[in-house]
This record gives sequence, C-alpha cells and structure tokens, in this order.
Amino acid sequence: MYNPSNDRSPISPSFTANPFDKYKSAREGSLPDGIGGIGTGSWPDRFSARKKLGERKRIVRILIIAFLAGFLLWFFVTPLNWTGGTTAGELYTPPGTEGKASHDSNGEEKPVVPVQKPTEPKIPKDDRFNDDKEVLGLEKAAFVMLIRNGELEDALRSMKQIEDRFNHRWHYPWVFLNDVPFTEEFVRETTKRASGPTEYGLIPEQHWSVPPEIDQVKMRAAMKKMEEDRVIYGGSLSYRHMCRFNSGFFWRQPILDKYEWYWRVEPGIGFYCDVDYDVFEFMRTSNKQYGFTITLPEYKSTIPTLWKETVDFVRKHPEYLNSNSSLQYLLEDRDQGKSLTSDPPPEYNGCHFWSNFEIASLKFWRSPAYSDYFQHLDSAGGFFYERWGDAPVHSIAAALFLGTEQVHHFADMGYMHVPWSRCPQPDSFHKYAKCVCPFEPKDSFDLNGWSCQPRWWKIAGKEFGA
Ligand SMILES: Nc1nc2c(ncn2[C@@H]2O[C@H](COP(=O)(O)OP(=O)(O)OP(=O)(O)O)[C@@H](O)[C@H]2O)c(=O)[nH]1
Ligand SMILES: [Mg+2]
Repeated sequence: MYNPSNDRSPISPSFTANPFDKYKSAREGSLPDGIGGIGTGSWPDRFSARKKLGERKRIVRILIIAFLAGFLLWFFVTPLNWTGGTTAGELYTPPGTEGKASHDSNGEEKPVVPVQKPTEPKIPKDDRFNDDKEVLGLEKAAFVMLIRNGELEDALRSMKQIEDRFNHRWHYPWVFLNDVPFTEEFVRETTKRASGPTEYGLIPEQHWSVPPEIDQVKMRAAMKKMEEDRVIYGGSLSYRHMCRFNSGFFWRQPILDKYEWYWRVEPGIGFYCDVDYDVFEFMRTSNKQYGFTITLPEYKSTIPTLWKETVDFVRKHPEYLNSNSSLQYLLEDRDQGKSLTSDPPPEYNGCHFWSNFEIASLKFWRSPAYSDYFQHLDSAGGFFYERWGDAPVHSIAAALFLGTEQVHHFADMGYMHVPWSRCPQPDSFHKYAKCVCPFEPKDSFDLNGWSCQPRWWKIAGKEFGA
C-alpha cells in the first residue's frame, strides 16, 4: 500500500510540503545552551541565532581556507628551498637527511648518498646574447631557398630540421626566391616556421627566360632529342631556367646584396645532426669559400660540351686558375697529373659537389673569375642547347678558382636529398652531434661506389671519416 512517508521520489508529497515545516520541531523543542538554532524562540531570537550560526560558519570557512592556503604554500615553496643554494648540476643532499644514515632492508646502516640535481641547459657565456639569452649569428649570412609555391609543405619540412638542428640558436634570416609571386599562405607559413627574419624575392623576367641570342628552334630540337633519349629533365625548359638562374643570377638578386654568405636549402631534404657552432663564422674565420656534404658524378649526357668550354675559358684566363686548385679531383684517372694546357686536354670525370646543399661565399660568385666564367658559359648557350646543371658549373669553378684549402667538406653533417644521403661515420660524431640517421652507416653515400668522396679525400689530404 502506498505510504507517503516512505516515498523518496521527487514527486513525493514530502517534497511538495512547505520547506520551512522541517524547522518546526526545532522551534518547538529546546536546544542545548549556547548552540541556539534555526527557528528557536521568538522571531527576533531566531534572527540572532541565525546570525551567530552564520558567524561560526564564516569562521570555519576562513579556517579551512587558511589551512588550504598554508598547505599549498608548503607544498610548492618548500621543494624550491631544498636546493639550498646549489647551482645546476651540483650534488646536493635531500633535506632532512643531512648527517643522517638510512637503513637498508637488512637493517644495516648505509650513508646518505648525495644525488645529482637535474641540470639546466648550460648557455655559454658569449657577448652575443640578446635579451632572451640567445646567441645571435653575427655573420652577414642567410638561408636561400629557390622554391615554387606548390612546394610549401616540403619547404616547411626542410626549415623545421634546419631550425631545430642549427638555426634556433643563431636566428639567421631566410630568403625565398621565386619566378612568380609567393602566395599569402606561403609567406605566412614560412614566416611562422623561421626563427629569424624572412624575405621574399621575385626573380626578374630576364633572369628566368630564354635570352634573345638563343636559337629557340635549335633549343626545342635538342630538348626533344634529350627527352627521347630519356635524359633526366632533358625535355624541361623550367629546369633549364632553374639551373641557369642558380648558376648566374641568384647571387645578383638585390635582396641578397647585404649578405656575404648563404646556405642553400632545398625543399624535402633531410638534416640529421645537431650543428652547434656558427657555420658562417667557421667559413669566414677558417678562410673557406665553398662547403658541401655530398659529391658525385654528373650525367655526361647533360653536359657534352661544358668541359671544352671550361678548358677554353681557363686557357684564355690563366690568371683565374688557383695555384692550389683542385684540378686533379675533376680529372679522369688516366689524366691524373695533367694540366689544362696539355694537348689533348685532360678529360672531366663528372665529379661535382651536389649543389642542393651549399654553404658558400656570395663574394666568390661575385668575383671577376666566376662572373666572367658564367658569362663565357652563358654565351656558349649550353644551359639551353644542352642541359648544364648549376652543380657542375659551381663545382668546376670552385675546384679551379679556389684553393683546395678553401673548399670544405662538412663531414659532421648528416644530409639527405633524394635519392642519396650521408651521415658522419665515427660513433663519436653521432654521440656528440645527436645524429639520427635513418639508415645504416654502411649505406652512407660516402661509401657508395658512385661517390666522388674518396677523390676528394685524396685531394684534400683527408682520410675516410674525416
Ligand atoms: N620558383 C621555382 N623554383 C623552382 C623551379 N624549378 C625548380 N625550382 C627549385 O629549384 C630547386 C632545384 O630544383 P629541383 O626540382 O629540386 O631539382 P633537382 O634537385 O635537380 O631535382 P629533384 O630534386 O630530384 O627534382 C628546388 O629548390 C626547387 O624548388 C621553378 O620552376 N620555379
Ligand atoms: Mg632538388
């Protein structure tokens, strides 16, 4: 049978009753002295009793809050005091254990062993600190990336690695170059990813077009033939513009006028090791002009007459040939020891520094030796009638017009551009530079039969792994 007094449901009559009814019994009964109570005595008495209870509640609340505040203060502040004035990395004894011994499970006394306090990163003292205690690169240097808008994702991937591995510390600027205007998205995203300033240059049309001297019918026929012969990028005009631009015009862009050094970065590369020194400062102070990571032979079908034009140029301008040049690095084995005036001239083995990575001097490209060399090559037309790459052009110039000691192999850098990659060999490099190379050391391109690295080691008097 339904009994309303047992009903605890929200629609129970007990819930619809006057809520003040429950105070009735208290009002009619008596409470112990000093406690008072809601509804005791007459109405005025009830108000003063309520007031007293309210004050008590307030006091209890204040006490609870004070207790909690005290506890939090103790919890957060005390551990800070544990360091007891030690500096990062020092040994310290946990508080409360000074001079005491603890006991092991057998009940034997064991001395308190000081533990290592977690170290904070050590920031070297250097007068190049800015307000944020970061070191700023002081060289007139920038990263340079020639790139298409559509390669944004790959550009960001390259930037992220270079920033994390090197530039987060030096904040060198990034300069982006394009033959069409950069999109807002490209500018916004690359600016976000850079730790230094970013600049965007639009390449003038005369640096990215077929010059009037070029016979376009001859050029088209050559491109068609190369495409039929499956020469890599043999049928591409934009690739030719890119190679010619990188050979003769990137260093003439007004946006680069204020710089003396650059690091060429391509989209989609891999960069596998920390570089904890300023590479541009290294280049300047050690009198280096050109730096590379990988060296390999060029496809001969892309450069049938490049070497002949080079020999002609050097014979015309013997004054540009460096007395300590790396000529022998460029020559076929059978021609080792020959000079460029030999008759017949020695042949080019195709070895070049892979120019998708370069850390080099802009002054070198601006020098009379190189700008005259480029002018000579450009007049010969091989950027269009053949498919001369900027890599062999840069490399031949660096090998002939610079001293061997001015060319530097960055043996401490791990680098990948499809399809080849290399990493430092000795274990110590890996430990020191935190390399994470996604391949076995034996698969490093330096050890590949196609690599020209052994030739370079021989010329530079270096050994494997150096
Ligand atoms: N703005 C612009 N950049 C280009 C163009 N073609 C190539 N590039 C850039 O020039 C550099 C070299 O071009 P790549 O296509 O990478 O040439 P590659 O390294 O010889 O060949 P793969 O990387 O194997 O394709 C890259 O940074 C490209 O983003 C172009 O038409 N316009
Ligand atoms: Mg590339």
